[in-house]
Amino acid sequence: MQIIEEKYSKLILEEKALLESLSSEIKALSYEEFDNKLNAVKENLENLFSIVFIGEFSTGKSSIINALLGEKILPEGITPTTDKITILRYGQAREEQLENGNYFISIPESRLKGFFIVDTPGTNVTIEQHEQITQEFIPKADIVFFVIGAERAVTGSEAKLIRFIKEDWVKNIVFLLNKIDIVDSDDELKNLIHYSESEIERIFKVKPFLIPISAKLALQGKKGAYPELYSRSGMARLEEYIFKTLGEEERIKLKIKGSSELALNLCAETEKALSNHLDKISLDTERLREFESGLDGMKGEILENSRQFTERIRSRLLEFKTRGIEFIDDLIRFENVFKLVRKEKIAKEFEYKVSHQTVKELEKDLEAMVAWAERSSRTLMDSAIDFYRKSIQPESLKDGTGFSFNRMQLIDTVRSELEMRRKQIDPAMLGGNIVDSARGAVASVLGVQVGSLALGAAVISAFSSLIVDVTGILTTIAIMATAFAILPKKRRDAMKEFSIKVDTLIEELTTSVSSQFERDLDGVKMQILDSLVPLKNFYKTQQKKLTESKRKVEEIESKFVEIKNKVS
Ligand SMILES: Nc1nc2c(ncn2[C@@H]2O[C@H](COP(=O)(O)OP(=O)(O)O)[C@@H](O)[C@H]2O)c(=O)[nH]1
Ligand SMILES: [Mg+2]
Repeated sequence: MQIIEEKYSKLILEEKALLESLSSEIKALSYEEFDNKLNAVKENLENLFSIVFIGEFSTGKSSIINALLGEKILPEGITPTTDKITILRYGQAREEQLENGNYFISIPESRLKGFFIVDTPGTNVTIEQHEQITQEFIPKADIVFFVIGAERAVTGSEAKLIRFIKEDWVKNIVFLLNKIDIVDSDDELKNLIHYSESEIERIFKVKPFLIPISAKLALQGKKGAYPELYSRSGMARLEEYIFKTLGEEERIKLKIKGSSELALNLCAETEKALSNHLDKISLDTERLREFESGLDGMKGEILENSRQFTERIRSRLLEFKTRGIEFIDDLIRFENVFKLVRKEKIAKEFEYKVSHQTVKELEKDLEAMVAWAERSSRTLMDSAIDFYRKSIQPESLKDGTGFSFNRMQLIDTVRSELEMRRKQIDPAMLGGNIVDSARGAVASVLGVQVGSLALGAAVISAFSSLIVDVTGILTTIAIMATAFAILPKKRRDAMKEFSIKVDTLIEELTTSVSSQFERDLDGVKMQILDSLVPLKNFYKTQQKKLTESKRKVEEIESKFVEIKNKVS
Protein backbone atom coordinates (compact mmCIF):
# COMPACT_ATOMS: atom_id res chain seq x y z
CA MET A 1 0.00 0.00 0.00
CA GLN A 2 2.81 2.35 0.96
CA ILE A 3 4.58 1.64 -2.31
CA ILE A 4 1.53 2.39 -4.41
CA GLU A 5 1.00 5.66 -2.61
CA GLU A 6 4.60 6.68 -3.13
CA LYS A 7 4.36 5.92 -6.79
CA TYR A 8 1.54 8.39 -7.23
CA SER A 9 2.25 10.93 -4.55
CA LYS A 10 4.50 12.88 -6.92
CA LEU A 11 1.66 13.16 -9.43
CA ILE A 12 -0.76 14.24 -6.76
CA LEU A 13 1.67 16.89 -5.53
CA GLU A 14 2.14 18.06 -9.07
CA GLU A 15 -1.60 18.26 -9.53
CA LYS A 16 -1.97 20.28 -6.35
CA ALA A 17 0.70 22.72 -7.49
CA LEU A 18 -0.97 23.09 -10.87
CA LEU A 19 -4.31 23.66 -9.21
CA GLU A 20 -2.70 26.42 -7.16
CA SER A 21 -1.40 28.07 -10.32
CA LEU A 22 -4.76 27.74 -11.98
CA SER A 23 -6.37 29.11 -8.86
CA SER A 24 -4.20 32.20 -8.91
CA GLU A 25 -5.09 32.83 -12.56
CA ILE A 26 -8.75 32.44 -11.79
CA LYS A 27 -8.46 34.62 -8.69
CA ALA A 28 -6.55 37.33 -10.51
CA LEU A 29 -9.38 37.52 -12.98
CA SER A 30 -11.99 37.08 -10.27
CA TYR A 31 -14.05 34.39 -11.86
CA GLU A 32 -16.08 33.54 -8.84
CA GLU A 33 -17.98 30.68 -10.35
CA PHE A 34 -14.79 29.00 -11.51
CA ASP A 35 -13.23 29.55 -8.13
CA ASN A 36 -15.92 27.40 -6.55
CA LYS A 37 -15.40 24.67 -9.09
CA LEU A 38 -11.70 24.73 -8.53
CA ASN A 39 -12.20 24.37 -4.80
CA ALA A 40 -14.35 21.33 -5.44
CA VAL A 41 -11.53 19.79 -7.48
CA LYS A 42 -9.02 20.53 -4.73
CA GLU A 43 -11.31 19.06 -2.12
CA ASN A 44 -11.86 15.99 -4.24
CA LEU A 45 -8.15 15.44 -4.43
CA GLU A 46 -7.89 15.57 -0.63
CA ASN A 47 -10.83 13.30 0.09
CA LEU A 48 -11.03 9.55 0.26
CA PHE A 49 -12.13 7.81 -2.92
CA SER A 50 -15.91 8.10 -3.13
CA ILE A 51 -18.34 5.81 -4.86
CA VAL A 52 -21.64 7.63 -5.17
CA PHE A 53 -24.92 5.90 -5.94
CA ILE A 54 -27.29 8.12 -7.83
CA GLY A 55 -30.64 7.49 -9.41
CA GLU A 56 -34.29 8.19 -9.06
CA PHE A 57 -36.31 7.31 -6.04
CA SER A 58 -36.95 3.59 -5.53
CA THR A 59 -34.67 2.36 -8.28
CA GLY A 60 -32.94 0.28 -5.59
CA LYS A 61 -29.81 2.23 -4.61
CA SER A 62 -30.04 1.39 -0.92
CA SER A 63 -30.96 -2.21 -1.69
CA ILE A 64 -27.88 -2.60 -3.91
CA ILE A 65 -25.58 -1.30 -1.20
CA ASN A 66 -27.21 -3.63 1.33
CA ALA A 67 -26.76 -6.52 -1.05
CA LEU A 68 -23.10 -5.61 -1.53
CA LEU A 69 -22.57 -5.72 2.20
CA GLY A 70 -24.81 -8.74 2.67
CA GLU A 71 -26.79 -6.99 5.32
CA LYS A 72 -29.73 -4.59 5.50
CA ILE A 73 -27.76 -1.66 6.80
CA LEU A 74 -29.66 1.01 4.92
CA PRO A 75 -33.42 1.36 5.11
CA GLU A 76 -35.19 0.37 1.90
CA GLY A 77 -38.47 1.52 0.49
CA ILE A 78 -40.41 4.59 1.48
CA THR A 79 -39.28 5.42 4.97
CA PRO A 80 -38.47 8.81 6.45
CA THR A 81 -34.76 8.00 6.63
CA THR A 82 -34.35 7.39 2.93
CA ASP A 83 -34.33 11.10 2.22
CA LYS A 84 -30.86 11.48 3.70
CA ILE A 85 -27.46 11.26 2.14
CA THR A 86 -25.68 8.45 3.92
CA ILE A 87 -21.98 7.80 3.80
CA LEU A 88 -20.77 4.30 4.57
CA ARG A 89 -17.18 3.83 5.66
CA TYR A 90 -14.94 1.39 7.42
CA GLY A 91 -14.86 1.59 11.22
CA GLN A 92 -13.69 -0.78 13.91
CA ALA A 93 -17.15 -0.86 15.41
CA ARG A 94 -20.57 -0.22 14.01
CA GLU A 95 -21.33 3.43 14.60
CA GLU A 96 -23.68 6.08 13.24
CA GLN A 97 -23.01 9.77 13.51
CA LEU A 98 -23.63 13.18 12.00
CA GLU A 99 -20.52 14.99 10.80
CA ASN A 100 -20.67 18.37 9.09
CA GLY A 101 -24.31 17.77 8.28
CA ASN A 102 -23.63 14.38 6.71
CA TYR A 103 -24.86 11.09 8.08
CA PHE A 104 -22.03 8.57 8.45
CA ILE A 105 -22.36 4.88 9.15
CA SER A 106 -19.15 3.11 10.06
CA ILE A 107 -19.07 -0.67 9.80
CA PRO A 108 -16.36 -3.16 10.59
CA GLU A 109 -16.18 -4.41 7.03
CA SER A 110 -12.56 -4.51 5.92
CA ARG A 111 -13.45 -4.40 2.24
CA LEU A 112 -14.55 -0.79 2.84
CA LYS A 113 -11.07 0.31 3.87
CA GLY A 114 -9.83 3.24 1.81
CA PHE A 115 -13.05 4.54 0.36
CA PHE A 116 -16.58 5.82 0.94
CA ILE A 117 -19.82 4.49 -0.40
CA VAL A 118 -22.39 7.25 -0.63
CA ASP A 119 -26.09 6.52 -0.78
CA THR A 120 -28.21 9.42 -1.99
CA PRO A 121 -31.95 9.94 -1.92
CA GLY A 122 -33.79 9.74 -5.21
CA THR A 123 -32.93 12.62 -7.44
CA ASN A 124 -36.60 13.22 -8.01
CA VAL A 125 -37.40 13.66 -4.32
CA THR A 126 -37.26 17.41 -3.90
CA ILE A 127 -35.62 20.15 -5.82
CA GLU A 128 -33.40 21.18 -2.90
CA GLN A 129 -32.11 17.66 -2.41
CA HIS A 130 -31.56 17.27 -6.07
CA GLU A 131 -29.42 20.38 -5.93
CA GLN A 132 -27.59 19.19 -2.85
CA ILE A 133 -26.73 15.93 -4.55
CA THR A 134 -25.69 17.45 -7.78
CA GLN A 135 -23.81 20.35 -6.33
CA GLU A 136 -22.35 18.75 -3.29
CA PHE A 137 -21.83 15.11 -4.07
CA ILE A 138 -21.27 14.76 -7.75
CA PRO A 139 -18.23 17.02 -7.66
CA LYS A 140 -16.84 14.94 -4.82
CA ALA A 141 -17.57 11.60 -6.44
CA ASP A 142 -14.73 9.70 -8.01
CA ILE A 143 -17.10 7.27 -9.60
CA VAL A 144 -20.84 7.41 -10.00
CA PHE A 145 -23.05 4.35 -10.05
CA PHE A 146 -26.12 5.47 -11.85
CA VAL A 147 -28.99 3.17 -10.95
CA ILE A 148 -31.96 2.72 -13.24
CA GLY A 149 -34.90 0.44 -12.57
CA ALA A 150 -35.67 -2.34 -15.01
CA GLU A 151 -39.39 -1.75 -14.66
CA ARG A 152 -39.45 1.40 -16.77
CA ALA A 153 -37.60 3.36 -19.42
CA VAL A 154 -35.07 6.11 -18.74
CA THR A 155 -36.98 9.24 -17.72
CA GLY A 156 -36.44 12.81 -18.79
CA SER A 157 -35.06 13.85 -15.43
CA GLU A 158 -32.65 10.91 -15.48
CA ALA A 159 -31.43 11.98 -18.89
CA LYS A 160 -30.92 15.51 -17.61
CA LEU A 161 -28.89 14.32 -14.66
CA ILE A 162 -26.77 12.01 -16.79
CA ARG A 163 -25.97 14.90 -19.08
CA PHE A 164 -25.10 17.13 -16.16
CA ILE A 165 -22.72 14.57 -14.70
CA LYS A 166 -21.17 13.89 -18.04
CA GLU A 167 -20.82 17.45 -19.28
CA ASP A 168 -20.12 19.45 -16.18
CA TRP A 169 -18.31 16.90 -14.15
CA VAL A 170 -16.56 14.49 -16.45
CA LYS A 171 -17.05 11.52 -14.20
CA ASN A 172 -16.69 7.87 -14.56
CA ILE A 173 -20.21 6.58 -14.68
CA VAL A 174 -21.17 2.97 -14.35
CA PHE A 175 -24.81 2.23 -15.08
CA LEU A 176 -26.58 -0.34 -12.96
CA LEU A 177 -29.71 -1.81 -14.45
CA ASN A 178 -31.43 -3.08 -11.28
CA LYS A 179 -34.40 -5.38 -10.69
CA ILE A 180 -33.66 -7.71 -13.56
CA ASP A 181 -35.53 -10.38 -11.58
CA ILE A 182 -38.80 -8.92 -12.84
CA VAL A 183 -38.26 -10.28 -16.36
CA ASP A 184 -39.25 -13.85 -17.06
CA SER A 185 -36.90 -15.13 -19.71
CA ASP A 186 -33.30 -14.75 -20.78
CA ASP A 187 -34.44 -13.39 -24.12
CA GLU A 188 -36.52 -10.77 -22.48
CA LEU A 189 -33.52 -9.84 -20.30
CA LYS A 190 -31.29 -9.53 -23.36
CA ASN A 191 -33.80 -7.24 -25.01
CA LEU A 192 -34.09 -5.17 -21.87
CA ILE A 193 -30.32 -4.75 -21.59
CA HIS A 194 -30.02 -3.88 -25.23
CA TYR A 195 -32.85 -1.39 -25.01
CA SER A 196 -31.40 0.31 -21.88
CA GLU A 197 -27.93 0.49 -23.39
CA SER A 198 -29.13 2.13 -26.55
CA GLU A 199 -31.35 4.53 -24.62
CA ILE A 200 -28.41 5.61 -22.48
CA GLU A 201 -26.07 5.75 -25.44
CA ARG A 202 -28.43 8.18 -27.12
CA ILE A 203 -28.13 10.53 -24.14
CA PHE A 204 -24.61 9.70 -23.12
CA LYS A 205 -23.14 9.75 -26.63
CA VAL A 206 -20.82 6.84 -25.93
CA LYS A 207 -21.57 3.19 -25.27
CA PRO A 208 -22.22 2.96 -21.53
CA PHE A 209 -20.64 0.54 -19.12
CA LEU A 210 -23.78 -1.19 -17.84
CA ILE A 211 -24.09 -3.97 -15.31
CA PRO A 212 -27.47 -5.72 -15.04
CA ILE A 213 -28.24 -6.81 -11.49
CA SER A 214 -30.91 -7.75 -9.04
CA ALA A 215 -30.30 -6.47 -5.55
CA LYS A 216 -33.24 -8.51 -4.34
CA LEU A 217 -31.93 -11.85 -5.60
CA ALA A 218 -28.42 -11.02 -4.43
CA LEU A 219 -29.43 -10.40 -0.86
CA GLN A 220 -31.75 -13.38 -0.82
CA GLY A 221 -28.92 -15.50 -2.17
CA LYS A 222 -26.46 -14.25 0.38
CA LYS A 223 -28.79 -14.64 3.33
CA GLY A 224 -31.12 -17.47 2.45
CA ALA A 225 -31.06 -21.08 1.64
CA TYR A 226 -30.79 -20.68 -2.14
CA PRO A 227 -27.23 -19.55 -2.99
CA GLU A 228 -28.00 -20.03 -6.71
CA LEU A 229 -30.13 -16.88 -6.49
CA TYR A 230 -26.90 -14.94 -5.95
CA SER A 231 -25.36 -16.19 -9.15
CA ARG A 232 -28.51 -15.19 -11.04
CA SER A 233 -28.37 -11.72 -9.50
CA GLY A 234 -25.37 -10.50 -11.51
CA MET A 235 -24.07 -9.05 -8.28
CA ALA A 236 -20.80 -10.93 -8.50
CA ARG A 237 -19.73 -8.76 -11.40
CA LEU A 238 -20.48 -5.60 -9.46
CA GLU A 239 -18.67 -6.83 -6.36
CA GLU A 240 -15.73 -7.86 -8.46
CA TYR A 241 -15.66 -4.41 -9.97
CA ILE A 242 -15.97 -2.50 -6.71
CA PHE A 243 -13.76 -4.58 -4.49
CA LYS A 244 -11.20 -5.95 -6.95
CA THR A 245 -11.01 -3.81 -10.07
CA LEU A 246 -11.32 -0.66 -8.05
CA GLY A 247 -8.36 -1.70 -5.93
CA GLU A 248 -5.92 0.57 -4.18
CA GLU A 249 -3.92 1.49 -7.28
CA GLU A 250 -6.90 1.79 -9.57
CA ARG A 251 -8.59 4.10 -7.09
CA ILE A 252 -5.59 6.41 -6.91
CA LYS A 253 -5.29 6.37 -10.67
CA LEU A 254 -8.97 7.09 -11.09
CA LYS A 255 -8.79 9.91 -8.61
CA ILE A 256 -5.84 11.45 -10.39
CA LYS A 257 -7.47 10.94 -13.75
CA GLY A 258 -10.84 12.25 -12.59
CA SER A 259 -9.40 15.35 -10.99
CA SER A 260 -7.23 15.98 -14.05
CA GLU A 261 -10.31 15.75 -16.20
CA LEU A 262 -12.15 18.19 -13.99
CA ALA A 263 -9.17 20.50 -14.04
CA LEU A 264 -8.99 20.21 -17.82
CA ASN A 265 -12.65 21.05 -18.02
CA LEU A 266 -12.05 24.07 -15.89
CA CYS A 267 -9.01 25.09 -17.95
CA ALA A 268 -11.11 24.89 -21.09
CA GLU A 269 -13.87 26.95 -19.53
CA THR A 270 -11.38 29.51 -18.28
CA GLU A 271 -9.77 29.74 -21.68
CA LYS A 272 -13.16 30.16 -23.24
CA ALA A 273 -14.01 32.98 -20.86
CA LEU A 274 -10.63 34.57 -21.51
CA SER A 275 -11.15 34.28 -25.25
CA ASN A 276 -14.57 35.83 -24.89
CA HIS A 277 -13.04 38.71 -23.04
CA LEU A 278 -10.29 39.10 -25.58
CA ASP A 279 -12.89 39.05 -28.34
CA LYS A 280 -14.83 41.65 -26.46
CA ILE A 281 -11.72 43.79 -26.22
CA SER A 282 -11.09 43.54 -29.96
CA LEU A 283 -14.68 44.37 -30.70
CA ASP A 284 -14.75 47.31 -28.30
CA THR A 285 -11.43 48.58 -29.62
CA GLU A 286 -12.72 48.35 -33.16
CA ARG A 287 -15.84 50.24 -32.14
CA LEU A 288 -13.75 52.90 -30.41
CA ARG A 289 -11.78 53.32 -33.62
CA GLU A 290 -14.94 53.54 -35.69
CA PHE A 291 -16.40 56.02 -33.28
CA GLU A 292 -13.27 58.15 -33.41
CA SER A 293 -13.27 58.37 -37.17
CA GLY A 294 -17.01 58.89 -37.12
CA LEU A 295 -16.38 61.82 -34.84
CA ASP A 296 -14.19 63.48 -37.46
CA GLY A 297 -16.93 62.87 -40.00
CA MET A 298 -19.52 64.44 -37.75
CA LYS A 299 -17.32 67.41 -37.10
CA GLY A 300 -16.81 67.86 -40.85
CA GLU A 301 -20.51 67.74 -41.44
CA ILE A 302 -21.23 70.30 -38.76
CA LEU A 303 -18.57 72.60 -40.19
CA GLU A 304 -20.03 72.15 -43.62
CA ASN A 305 -23.43 73.11 -42.29
CA SER A 306 -22.00 76.10 -40.48
CA ARG A 307 -21.09 77.52 -43.88
CA GLN A 308 -24.69 78.69 -44.25
CA PHE A 309 -24.01 81.21 -41.49
CA THR A 310 -20.82 82.57 -42.97
CA GLU A 311 -22.47 82.66 -46.36
CA ARG A 312 -25.26 84.73 -44.93
CA ILE A 313 -22.73 87.08 -43.36
CA ARG A 314 -20.99 87.31 -46.70
CA SER A 315 -24.17 88.25 -48.55
CA ARG A 316 -25.08 90.84 -45.89
CA LEU A 317 -21.73 92.47 -46.39
CA LEU A 318 -22.03 92.28 -50.15
CA GLU A 319 -25.32 94.15 -49.89
CA PHE A 320 -23.56 96.58 -47.59
CA LYS A 321 -20.92 97.05 -50.27
CA THR A 322 -23.49 97.76 -52.94
CA ARG A 323 -25.32 100.25 -50.78
CA GLY A 324 -22.05 101.82 -49.68
CA ILE A 325 -20.94 102.28 -53.29
CA GLU A 326 -24.27 103.87 -54.13
CA PHE A 327 -23.83 106.13 -51.13
CA ILE A 328 -20.36 107.21 -52.30
CA ASP A 329 -21.62 107.64 -55.84
CA ASP A 330 -24.33 109.96 -54.61
CA LEU A 331 -22.07 111.77 -52.19
CA ILE A 332 -19.03 112.68 -54.22
CA ARG A 333 -20.72 115.12 -56.52
CA PHE A 334 -20.02 118.75 -57.20
CA GLU A 335 -23.26 119.83 -55.62
CA ASN A 336 -22.11 118.23 -52.39
CA VAL A 337 -18.73 119.96 -52.05
CA PHE A 338 -19.76 121.73 -48.91
CA LYS A 339 -21.16 118.64 -47.33
CA LEU A 340 -17.98 116.79 -48.13
CA VAL A 341 -15.97 118.77 -45.67
CA ARG A 342 -18.25 117.82 -42.82
CA LYS A 343 -16.98 114.43 -41.74
CA GLU A 344 -19.42 114.12 -38.86
CA LYS A 345 -22.38 114.66 -41.07
CA ILE A 346 -21.20 112.13 -43.64
CA ALA A 347 -20.55 109.58 -40.92
CA LYS A 348 -23.99 110.09 -39.42
CA GLU A 349 -25.68 109.87 -42.76
CA PHE A 350 -23.77 106.73 -43.67
CA GLU A 351 -24.68 105.16 -40.39
CA TYR A 352 -28.29 105.99 -40.85
CA LYS A 353 -28.56 105.03 -44.50
CA VAL A 354 -26.17 102.13 -44.83
CA SER A 355 -24.49 100.71 -41.71
CA HIS A 356 -27.44 100.57 -39.40
CA GLN A 357 -29.31 97.88 -41.29
CA THR A 358 -26.23 95.78 -41.94
CA VAL A 359 -25.16 95.87 -38.32
CA LYS A 360 -28.58 94.79 -37.14
CA GLU A 361 -28.52 91.91 -39.60
CA LEU A 362 -24.98 90.91 -38.67
CA GLU A 363 -25.90 90.82 -35.02
CA LYS A 364 -28.78 88.50 -35.78
CA ASP A 365 -26.68 86.27 -37.99
CA LEU A 366 -24.01 85.91 -35.34
CA GLU A 367 -26.64 85.18 -32.74
CA ALA A 368 -27.99 82.37 -34.90
CA MET A 369 -24.50 81.06 -35.41
CA VAL A 370 -23.86 81.00 -31.68
CA ALA A 371 -27.06 79.06 -31.12
CA TRP A 372 -25.96 76.65 -33.78
CA ALA A 373 -22.54 76.29 -32.17
CA GLU A 374 -24.21 75.44 -28.89
CA ARG A 375 -26.47 72.90 -30.52
CA SER A 376 -23.59 71.36 -32.43
CA SER A 377 -21.50 70.97 -29.30
CA ARG A 378 -24.39 69.16 -27.66
CA THR A 379 -24.89 66.97 -30.71
CA LEU A 380 -21.25 65.92 -30.63
CA MET A 381 -21.42 65.19 -26.92
CA ASP A 382 -24.66 63.27 -27.40
CA SER A 383 -23.10 61.09 -30.04
CA ALA A 384 -20.38 60.14 -27.57
CA ILE A 385 -22.83 59.54 -24.74
CA ASP A 386 -24.95 57.45 -27.08
CA PHE A 387 -21.89 55.52 -28.08
CA TYR A 388 -21.19 54.64 -24.45
CA ARG A 389 -24.84 53.78 -23.90
CA LYS A 390 -25.47 51.69 -26.95
CA SER A 391 -22.48 50.72 -29.02
CA ILE A 392 -20.31 49.44 -26.23
CA GLN A 393 -23.07 48.70 -23.80
CA PRO A 394 -21.72 47.94 -20.36
CA GLU A 395 -24.65 45.58 -19.86
CA SER A 396 -23.70 43.24 -22.64
CA LEU A 397 -21.21 41.25 -20.61
CA LYS A 398 -22.67 40.51 -17.21
CA ASP A 399 -20.82 37.31 -16.41
CA GLY A 400 -19.69 38.30 -12.97
CA THR A 401 -16.01 38.33 -13.77
CA GLY A 402 -13.62 41.05 -12.66
CA PHE A 403 -12.99 42.10 -16.24
CA SER A 404 -16.69 42.60 -16.93
CA PHE A 405 -17.18 44.46 -13.71
CA ASN A 406 -14.29 46.84 -14.34
CA ARG A 407 -15.28 47.39 -17.92
CA MET A 408 -18.83 48.13 -16.87
CA GLN A 409 -17.71 50.60 -14.23
CA LEU A 410 -15.30 52.35 -16.51
CA ILE A 411 -17.81 52.84 -19.30
CA ASP A 412 -20.30 54.13 -16.76
CA THR A 413 -17.76 56.54 -15.34
CA VAL A 414 -16.60 58.03 -18.63
CA ARG A 415 -20.18 58.32 -19.75
CA SER A 416 -21.34 60.20 -16.68
CA GLU A 417 -18.26 62.40 -16.91
CA LEU A 418 -19.29 63.36 -20.44
CA GLU A 419 -22.88 63.87 -19.34
CA MET A 420 -21.58 66.35 -16.79
CA ARG A 421 -19.51 68.09 -19.43
CA ARG A 422 -22.50 68.28 -21.68
CA LYS A 423 -24.33 70.18 -18.96
CA GLN A 424 -21.37 72.53 -18.72
CA ILE A 425 -21.55 73.65 -22.34
CA ASP A 426 -21.80 77.42 -21.94
CA PRO A 427 -23.58 79.39 -24.68
CA ALA A 428 -22.28 82.67 -23.24
CA MET A 429 -18.73 81.46 -23.66
CA LEU A 430 -19.29 80.12 -27.16
CA GLY A 431 -21.06 83.37 -28.08
CA GLY A 432 -18.29 85.48 -26.60
CA ASN A 433 -15.69 83.61 -28.62
CA ILE A 434 -17.48 84.03 -31.92
CA VAL A 435 -18.43 87.68 -31.37
CA ASP A 436 -14.88 88.47 -30.28
CA SER A 437 -13.48 86.94 -33.39
CA ALA A 438 -15.88 89.01 -35.51
CA ARG A 439 -14.93 92.20 -33.69
CA GLY A 440 -11.27 91.38 -34.07
CA ALA A 441 -11.67 90.92 -37.81
CA VAL A 442 -13.46 94.26 -38.19
CA ALA A 443 -10.85 96.04 -36.12
CA SER A 444 -7.90 94.60 -37.94
CA VAL A 445 -9.23 95.06 -41.47
CA LEU A 446 -10.57 98.57 -40.93
CA GLY A 447 -7.61 99.56 -38.77
CA VAL A 448 -9.66 100.92 -35.90
CA GLN A 449 -9.62 100.56 -32.16
CA VAL A 450 -12.91 99.03 -31.07
CA GLY A 451 -11.84 98.77 -27.47
CA SER A 452 -14.57 97.36 -25.31
CA LEU A 453 -17.44 98.48 -27.50
CA ALA A 454 -20.24 96.02 -28.09
CA LEU A 455 -20.18 94.41 -31.47
CA GLY A 456 -22.90 96.61 -32.98
CA ALA A 457 -21.37 99.87 -31.80
CA ALA A 458 -17.91 98.71 -32.78
CA VAL A 459 -18.94 97.88 -36.31
CA ILE A 460 -20.90 101.10 -36.70
CA SER A 461 -17.91 103.09 -35.60
CA ALA A 462 -15.57 101.10 -37.83
CA PHE A 463 -17.86 101.60 -40.81
CA SER A 464 -18.06 105.30 -40.08
CA SER A 465 -14.34 105.68 -40.08
CA LEU A 466 -14.19 103.60 -43.23
CA ILE A 467 -16.48 105.97 -45.07
CA VAL A 468 -14.67 108.98 -43.65
CA ASP A 469 -11.38 107.43 -44.72
CA VAL A 470 -12.34 106.76 -48.26
CA THR A 471 -14.03 110.10 -48.72
CA GLY A 472 -11.75 112.02 -46.37
CA ILE A 473 -9.00 112.84 -48.81
CA LEU A 474 -11.54 114.86 -50.65
CA THR A 475 -12.21 117.28 -47.89
CA THR A 476 -9.08 119.28 -48.53
CA ILE A 477 -9.24 118.92 -52.25
CA ALA A 478 -12.86 119.78 -52.45
CA ILE A 479 -12.39 123.36 -51.52
CA MET A 480 -9.99 123.80 -54.35
CA ALA A 481 -11.23 125.25 -57.58
CA THR A 482 -10.16 122.21 -59.41
CA ALA A 483 -12.59 120.05 -57.47
CA PHE A 484 -14.93 120.09 -60.36
CA ALA A 485 -12.32 118.49 -62.56
CA ILE A 486 -11.01 115.85 -60.22
CA LEU A 487 -14.22 114.76 -58.50
CA PRO A 488 -15.14 111.97 -60.94
CA LYS A 489 -11.77 110.30 -60.49
CA LYS A 490 -11.90 110.73 -56.75
CA ARG A 491 -15.35 109.24 -56.71
CA ARG A 492 -14.15 106.23 -58.64
CA ASP A 493 -11.12 105.89 -56.39
CA ALA A 494 -13.24 106.11 -53.25
CA MET A 495 -15.69 103.53 -54.54
CA LYS A 496 -12.81 101.27 -55.46
CA GLU A 497 -11.10 101.64 -52.11
CA PHE A 498 -14.36 101.10 -50.29
CA SER A 499 -15.05 98.03 -52.36
CA ILE A 500 -11.58 96.57 -51.72
CA LYS A 501 -11.87 97.19 -47.98
CA VAL A 502 -15.27 95.57 -47.76
CA ASP A 503 -14.10 92.56 -49.77
CA THR A 504 -11.16 92.13 -47.42
CA LEU A 505 -13.50 92.49 -44.52
CA ILE A 506 -15.77 89.79 -45.93
CA GLU A 507 -12.87 87.36 -46.24
CA GLU A 508 -11.42 88.18 -42.87
CA LEU A 509 -14.71 88.14 -41.00
CA THR A 510 -16.00 84.89 -42.46
CA THR A 511 -12.71 83.04 -41.96
CA SER A 512 -12.26 84.28 -38.45
CA VAL A 513 -15.76 83.38 -37.26
CA SER A 514 -15.70 80.02 -38.96
CA SER A 515 -12.29 79.16 -37.58
CA GLN A 516 -13.47 80.27 -34.15
CA PHE A 517 -16.47 78.01 -34.61
CA GLU A 518 -14.15 75.17 -35.53
CA ARG A 519 -11.97 75.85 -32.49
CA ASP A 520 -15.04 75.64 -30.27
CA LEU A 521 -16.02 72.34 -31.86
CA ASP A 522 -12.48 71.07 -31.47
CA GLY A 523 -12.71 71.87 -27.79
CA VAL A 524 -15.72 69.57 -27.50
CA LYS A 525 -14.04 66.94 -29.63
CA MET A 526 -11.00 67.04 -27.38
CA GLN A 527 -13.17 66.41 -24.34
CA ILE A 528 -14.68 63.42 -26.07
CA LEU A 529 -11.31 62.08 -27.16
CA ASP A 530 -10.05 62.58 -23.62
CA SER A 531 -12.89 60.46 -22.34
CA LEU A 532 -11.75 57.62 -24.59
CA VAL A 533 -8.27 57.57 -23.10
CA PRO A 534 -8.99 55.66 -19.89
CA LEU A 535 -10.97 53.09 -21.86
CA LYS A 536 -8.19 52.63 -24.37
CA ASN A 537 -5.67 52.21 -21.59
CA PHE A 538 -7.91 49.72 -19.86
CA TYR A 539 -8.24 47.63 -23.00
CA LYS A 540 -4.53 47.77 -23.61
CA THR A 541 -3.56 46.54 -20.17
CA GLN A 542 -6.37 44.02 -20.04
CA GLN A 543 -5.47 42.60 -23.39
CA LYS A 544 -1.93 42.07 -22.24
CA LYS A 545 -2.99 40.61 -18.95
CA LEU A 546 -5.64 38.29 -20.38
CA THR A 547 -3.41 37.09 -23.19
CA GLU A 548 -0.70 36.27 -20.70
CA SER A 549 -3.20 34.54 -18.48
CA LYS A 550 -4.52 32.52 -21.39
CA ARG A 551 -1.01 31.42 -22.22
CA LYS A 552 -0.49 30.33 -18.61
CA VAL A 553 -3.77 28.43 -18.48
CA GLU A 554 -2.89 26.67 -21.71
CA GLU A 555 0.40 25.67 -20.19
CA ILE A 556 -1.35 24.34 -17.09
CA GLU A 557 -3.78 22.53 -19.33
CA SER A 558 -1.04 20.73 -21.21
CA LYS A 559 0.50 19.61 -17.93
CA PHE A 560 -2.80 18.18 -16.78
CA VAL A 561 -3.02 16.30 -20.06
CA GLU A 562 0.39 14.80 -19.31
CA ILE A 563 -0.70 13.76 -15.83
CA LYS A 564 -3.92 12.28 -17.14
CA ASN A 565 -2.03 10.29 -19.75
CA LYS A 566 0.27 8.88 -17.09
CA VAL A 567 -2.67 7.27 -15.27
CA SER A 568 -4.83 6.34 -18.24
N1 LIG B 1 -38.04 -6.69 -7.68
C1 LIG B 1 -37.06 -6.03 -7.16
N2 LIG B 1 -37.29 -5.04 -6.29
C2 LIG B 1 -36.24 -4.36 -5.78
C3 LIG B 1 -34.92 -4.64 -6.16
N3 LIG B 1 -34.11 -3.79 -5.52
C4 LIG B 1 -34.91 -2.99 -4.77
N4 LIG B 1 -36.20 -3.33 -4.92
C5 LIG B 1 -37.34 -2.71 -4.28
O1 LIG B 1 -37.50 -1.39 -4.74
C6 LIG B 1 -37.95 -0.55 -3.70
C7 LIG B 1 -37.00 0.60 -3.53
O2 LIG B 1 -35.76 0.15 -3.11
P1 LIG B 1 -34.71 1.10 -2.42
O3 LIG B 1 -33.44 0.38 -2.26
O4 LIG B 1 -35.30 1.73 -1.21
O5 LIG B 1 -34.60 2.19 -3.55
P2 LIG B 1 -33.87 3.58 -3.43
O6 LIG B 1 -34.93 4.58 -3.20
O7 LIG B 1 -33.28 3.76 -4.79
O8 LIG B 1 -32.87 3.52 -2.38
C8 LIG B 1 -37.99 -1.41 -2.44
O9 LIG B 1 -39.32 -1.78 -2.21
C9 LIG B 1 -37.15 -2.58 -2.78
O10 LIG B 1 -37.59 -3.76 -2.12
C10 LIG B 1 -34.70 -5.70 -7.09
O11 LIG B 1 -33.58 -6.02 -7.48
N5 LIG B 1 -35.79 -6.36 -7.55
MG1 LIG C 1 -32.66 4.66 -0.67
